[in-house]
Amino acid sequence: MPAFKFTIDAESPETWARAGTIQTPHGIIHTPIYMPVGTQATVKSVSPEELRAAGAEIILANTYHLMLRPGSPLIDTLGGLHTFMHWDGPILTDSGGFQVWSLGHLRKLTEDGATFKSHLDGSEHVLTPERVMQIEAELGSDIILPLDICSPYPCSPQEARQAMEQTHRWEERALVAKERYRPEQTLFGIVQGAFEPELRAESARIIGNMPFPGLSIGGLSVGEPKEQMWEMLRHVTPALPRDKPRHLLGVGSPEDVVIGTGLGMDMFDCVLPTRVARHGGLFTQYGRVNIKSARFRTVAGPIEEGCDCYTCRNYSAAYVHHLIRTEEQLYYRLGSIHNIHFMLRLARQLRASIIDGSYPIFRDEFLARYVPASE
Ligand code: PRF
Ligand code: ZN
Repeated sequence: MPAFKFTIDAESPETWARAGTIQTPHGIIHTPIYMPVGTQATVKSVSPEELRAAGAEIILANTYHLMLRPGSPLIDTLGGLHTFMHWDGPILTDSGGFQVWSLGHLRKLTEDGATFKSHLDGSEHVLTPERVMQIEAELGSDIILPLDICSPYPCSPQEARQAMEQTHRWEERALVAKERYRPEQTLFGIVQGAFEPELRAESARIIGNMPFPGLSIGGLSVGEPKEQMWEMLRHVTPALPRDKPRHLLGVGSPEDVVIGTGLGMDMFDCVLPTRVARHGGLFTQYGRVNIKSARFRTVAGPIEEGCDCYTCRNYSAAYVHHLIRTEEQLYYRLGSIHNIHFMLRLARQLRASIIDGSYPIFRDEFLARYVPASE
């Protein structure tokens, strides 16, 4: 199998949606796809077998967390991330840059890289574009991301340009450094540009023309109104090459995935399905429900009628409600499985609708029915 190959299977003529296939050394991914997030080399409370059964085709892990604990040399020694965590499908690792900025541990930003203090023991670490390539080579993931800068929201146009240009220079260095490591790994480029339409288009053009086989769109979903995120994609997508997969970093909710697909995005990732599940939030076709609510106390049917996830096939909503009310461990697993299954079924429905030409109808019907959560 080639290290990486993206094929477009169908396009939605009225929108920018595409259905595609990505080949990686650990298997095939059908797009649009949702990637469950396993920050610490585990998708919280869900086993790899359960992930597979829920329809997962690729998962995301974080360089920042794994470099600090247990450390990438150890993971390398133990056979790489796939063996370490017993997931034999594709893995994408984020570069660590975003976690450094968002966790607020950034101490110093220079042309060379970023110096930060560990959230675990306060020890000082340096992330450079070269070092990130080495760490991700040790992790052995299939798709790797370069060090970037995610500008805060809001941010001045001058700051936005500076961060974007710095990111572009780091990405040039990442491409050079990657040559020293594993040819079977695929380095995606990252588009930045904050909330400046001209910068977004410029970044998309520059990064899209560099020899990255795929592209991640960063710097969005950082506290801006949703409409502003979609507005940025309207400037990014037309400036990107058609033949490279596009990953919308850290997004998102069911409605985000439905809308983002129409704006030309192929891959999505977010902690949302597992994070909201832990607090009782479970997805249904009509929006999120809270399984803690007293209205589920006596419900003999599943969380959602017609859901074919492991949880809904085997347990009543009343039982799942009982588990969360008693703070039982099994709740986290059952709730997370339902939400991950929901996102992956949604991705399959989107793909099918693009292939049969009904994506705009599917999108409009979904959005008319699904009430987004307020947070
Ligand atoms: N850069 C990287 N990872 C990210 C982001 C980014 O901008 C975001 C922003 N939504 C999430 N994860 N490297
Ligand atoms: Zn279910």
